[in-house]
Amino acid sequence: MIEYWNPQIERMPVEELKNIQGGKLCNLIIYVYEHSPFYRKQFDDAGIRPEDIKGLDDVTKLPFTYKKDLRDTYPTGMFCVPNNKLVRFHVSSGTTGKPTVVGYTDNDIKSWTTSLARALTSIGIGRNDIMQIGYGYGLFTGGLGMHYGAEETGCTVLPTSSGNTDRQIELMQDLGTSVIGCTPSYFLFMIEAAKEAGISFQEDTNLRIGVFGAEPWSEEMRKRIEESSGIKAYDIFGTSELSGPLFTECREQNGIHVWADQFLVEVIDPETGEPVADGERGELVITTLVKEALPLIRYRIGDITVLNWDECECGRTHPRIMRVLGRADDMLIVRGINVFPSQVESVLMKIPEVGEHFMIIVDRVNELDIMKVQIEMTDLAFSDKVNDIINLEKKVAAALKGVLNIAVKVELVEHGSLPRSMGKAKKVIDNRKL
Ligand code: DLL
Repeated sequence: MIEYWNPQIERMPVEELKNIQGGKLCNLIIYVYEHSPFYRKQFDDAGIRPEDIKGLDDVTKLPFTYKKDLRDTYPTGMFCVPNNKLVRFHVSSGTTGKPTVVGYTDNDIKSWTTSLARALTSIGIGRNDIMQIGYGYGLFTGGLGMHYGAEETGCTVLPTSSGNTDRQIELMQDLGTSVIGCTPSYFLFMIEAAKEAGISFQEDTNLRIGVFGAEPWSEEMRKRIEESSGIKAYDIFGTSELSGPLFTECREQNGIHVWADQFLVEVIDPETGEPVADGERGELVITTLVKEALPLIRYRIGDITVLNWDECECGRTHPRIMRVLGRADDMLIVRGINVFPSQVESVLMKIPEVGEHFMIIVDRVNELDIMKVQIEMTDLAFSDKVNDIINLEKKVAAALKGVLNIAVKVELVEHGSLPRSMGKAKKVIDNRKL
């Protein structure tokens, strides 16, 4: 099995990597100043000339960019190349506002593909694998992005896209799928569907690896997935604005490697915009170092994570971002306390009687925020005795209170009654926003 896609780059000493980053940053600033009226104006307004950026340390002089900038310049106002240089568009769903459009040159597709080929190789995926891609194909970046990256490693791709779950499982068995890529929520759905059909992933399929992401999920959910399906579950991160799925954990399962020759990663205090110390939690900010069509400078993705520059056990020197909690705007503020749905998930998944599906509902009653969590019981814990139910609800409420520091009303609901998702799951209903 190949350990590294490009050992020279992946194991490059940090000093050298940082030198490369500095050089690429300077070139990038000249490039965007010349090619993007948006950035030229932004730099002019901030009183920055391209020659002011002389190396990596000058990055903090540069203004941030935001998703709002992409929306305000919809569809292609931030692009640095004319249409005849583009080979593809992807478009976000626009569920939380105007959609954002991302364009790619041929080189952009190549660097995206390389990023994923390195990542998938670091998990041990390659020529002998059959990878079933259950991320949506189309305007969403998940399907096509993974497709090109997986093909590059030499593995055989089964492009099922999302949905049609029974057929997914049938093909998995018939064609010998060894790797599945989809959202963790969709894989949970597949686990249930397989169980209902009397199929065991361990005994009836060749499945050994899952590459799960596109939404926050917890370490505890990883344990559940690995135990119930017998596979190794890896985390994959990316956003459409940066290209799509881009980075994964390596086999150490201890943080997601961000390729530093392609991306400059910072973690900042969301309030002050200042960098937090290495190892402290903050907001992820990324500068694309090699993108041509839509370079992004100090892009405030909004995801909350921790940056780690320690060399990984796998020998890769590129920095890692630790499990992403979610976007700052996914964060609920309940009676003044910050709550990420992924924190709720990690508490729930530690309680064996609680099933994998839950829904958080927040209301405001008499000026007071009320948070309710609906949960399903596992089959094992199933009971129709009122006392058992009340006791479990109390136990879960106490566990949530212990970690979140707020009173949560817990409601046990019938197995199968909460929505299942074939893509990104909706885990929160915030009635205060209606
Ligand atoms: O979800 C790209 C992708 C496709 C990533 C397939 C991984 C696999 P967007 O639709 O633009 O792009 O959503 C990006 O999803 O900013 C995070 O908030 C969240 N997200 C993605 N991966 C993870 C992850 C794709 N592993 C947004 N953990 C990001 C936590 C994640 N959140």
